[in-house]
Amino acid sequence: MKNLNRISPRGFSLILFAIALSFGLFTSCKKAEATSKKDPETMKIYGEMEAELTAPPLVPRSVGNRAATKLVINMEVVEKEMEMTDGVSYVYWTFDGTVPGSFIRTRVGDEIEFHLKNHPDSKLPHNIDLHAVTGPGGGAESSFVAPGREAIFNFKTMNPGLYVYHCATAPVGMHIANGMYGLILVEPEGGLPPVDKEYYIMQGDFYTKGKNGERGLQPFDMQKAVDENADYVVFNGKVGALTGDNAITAEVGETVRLYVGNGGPNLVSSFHVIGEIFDKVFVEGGDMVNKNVQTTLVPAGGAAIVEFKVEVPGEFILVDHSIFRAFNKGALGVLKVEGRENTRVFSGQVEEKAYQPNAVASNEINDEVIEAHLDGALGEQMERGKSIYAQNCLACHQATGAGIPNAFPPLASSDYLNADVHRAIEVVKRGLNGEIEVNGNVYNSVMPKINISDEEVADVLTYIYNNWGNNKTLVTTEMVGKVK
Ligand code: HEC
Ligand SMILES: [Cu+2]
Repeated sequence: MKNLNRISPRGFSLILFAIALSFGLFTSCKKAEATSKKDPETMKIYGEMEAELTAPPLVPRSVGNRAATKLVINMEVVEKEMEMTDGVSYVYWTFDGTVPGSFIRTRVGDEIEFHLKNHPDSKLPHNIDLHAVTGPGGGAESSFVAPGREAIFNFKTMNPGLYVYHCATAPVGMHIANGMYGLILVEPEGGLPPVDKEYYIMQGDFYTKGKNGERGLQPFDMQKAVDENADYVVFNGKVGALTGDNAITAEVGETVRLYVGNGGPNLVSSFHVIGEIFDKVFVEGGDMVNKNVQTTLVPAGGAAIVEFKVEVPGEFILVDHSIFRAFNKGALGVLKVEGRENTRVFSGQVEEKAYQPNAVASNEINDEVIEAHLDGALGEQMERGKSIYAQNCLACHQATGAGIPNAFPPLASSDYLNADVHRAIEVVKRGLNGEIEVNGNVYNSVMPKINISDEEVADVLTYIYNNWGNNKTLVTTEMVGKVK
């Protein structure tokens, strides 16, 4: 207080206070005026209809400019075994048999009559807490329903936005971890502006007794869930729900809108589409629109609407940019865009060539043979091979051919190399990855395919084979040509 007074004399702070006060009064008047016209609470209801519900990644038709209505929602809780990934299954608890549950689309001012039915085969009671509900528990207590029963409750959609719904039966975390969540969209008066494609994507983290990929029916692991140590982080309930034949699609020139939710139970999603920029993000599913966004945060129990126009064809990868989740735990999907290339926006690769800023001049390479002054054809091939080696192989396999422990295998006295020349040709022409053993040491890395001519492959391999204690194989262009 003392400090403040010294900086701003009393008179000045009084003026400030007065300005703040009048500004506050002014804006609150304006707000009252705006909402009095269209208070959802007193909005008139026209007719009654049953809500169209859709399984992910689809969404129901937009509300357009229909009036507020009485909307009947019928949802069924189903506990069922489904695939988590190849060879791994899980007993999911679901709203309507899918993870996430059916997408609900409504508009502000609708009067919802919600019917929650629990399938007679269920083992447990369940309920639903919709974040779009204004009322205790978001409807949880009112919808609590035992197997073979149906619970009904009503609510009014007071606030437009994209909201998560989930089961809130104890232990809540376990019901959510088993897949009990989905999205409900409350459109504003007049509906959201139309776009070309809309999809429904929801992230969730899963905790299994066995670790990621361990086969068979995997039970839920409570301890891992408490520790937030997820085995799977996925979009739409399983690994591959949005890849391969399940990829979502669009045509060049279209605008895509994604309704993105995060069921959690634990992890926050850093939602990103590789190779696209979100033109618009309805931050946290609310009214605030951010523009030109690379990655948007989708909290557990939260959502976001993202929109972008696709200008070029190709595969655009949807990820949680906590990137090990994408590539090791499943949080990866594909948007496949078809249509005409647009080189003004993106050229694709124009050229690929050698870059060797520290190129060791080939005469610095440590070898024995050339020092012996080989003459004739072999000598010339060795000279060519040596400079090809310096340009294309040395950076990894080193000037001495000794490689680097645990990273690049040796070519000097390599049993792998000497055992099979055709295989060695394949390695250079096609690249190599996966586990191999060289001189008793295991390497599990990636060698890119080397883009050089068949003649150059012959020269460089002849050079290596006739050097560093290898078995002096002569490699010809014809031998290399046979390997495609
Ligand atoms: C970017 C690094 C890199 C470059 C460049 C490279 N290699 Fe490799 N090479 C590797 C790696 C890594 C492996 C092991 C791959 C694995 O673990 O599956 C390998 C394996 C090999 C092998 C089999 C294993 C052995 O030690 O005998 C041969 C042969 C080989 N490379 C030859 C070449 C030749 C010839 C060139 C140049 C034309 C070349 N490599 C360029 C990284 C590289
Ligand atoms: Cu439940």
